[in-house]
Amino acid sequence: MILHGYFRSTATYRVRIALNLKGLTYTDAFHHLRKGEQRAPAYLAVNPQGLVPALEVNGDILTQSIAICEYLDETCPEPPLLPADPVARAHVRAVALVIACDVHPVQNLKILDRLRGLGVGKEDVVGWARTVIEDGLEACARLIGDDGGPYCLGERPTLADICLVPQLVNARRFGARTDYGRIGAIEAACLALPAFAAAAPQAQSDAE
Ligand SMILES: N[C@@H](CCC(=O)N[C@@H](CS)C(=O)NCC(=O)O)C(=O)O
Repeated sequence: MILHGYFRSTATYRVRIALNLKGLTYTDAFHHLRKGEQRAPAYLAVNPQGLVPALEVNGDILTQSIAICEYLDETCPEPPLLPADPVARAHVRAVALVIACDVHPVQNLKILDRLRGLGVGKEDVVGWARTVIEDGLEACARLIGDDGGPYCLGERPTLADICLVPQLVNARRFGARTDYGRIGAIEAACLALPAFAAAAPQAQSDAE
């Protein structure tokens, strides 16, 4: 498998965690987002959206981190990233999608560049990202509640943790609060796992 990504990409970080949890090996193809390499014609042939991650697998190209994680879970079921119980599965997906649908898309590079292009000042752009992230983390903390953990929803890491931990990196980049509910303890529990630690941005070979 070839994972197209960038060390600082939180969506790629999600896929790295899923691959590591499953014990799957892959080769990295790095695309420097700040240099605009995601818009190079060669990469647009891989992912017409011009976004990372993309995963090349068995001659197919998969895009969208959540779709990729679910593909990995379906083709390599152990350890599961989603609980078997449908209600528990819906709760896990809800936390994951708060991050993946309601937070990350409105604070990613493309949107922040667009705001700058519209003349929004640097501090206001950062303030926008910070507010969006804090609102999302607070909502996640309430959804997660106090079920005993140590992970978001139970005793094993799920898609919820796979989305939450990378988002905390972005939170810190923008100076957002992260001290909501059990979020700090969940992050510590996840980062104690080699699968999460090895997927962290600073552990990647393109890290700056
Ligand atoms: N919903 C997509 C989001 C992908 C995404 O926004 N990736 C960012 C990096 S985290 C990106 O490639 N940004 C480049 C750009 O905005 O030009 C997913 O989950 O895969």
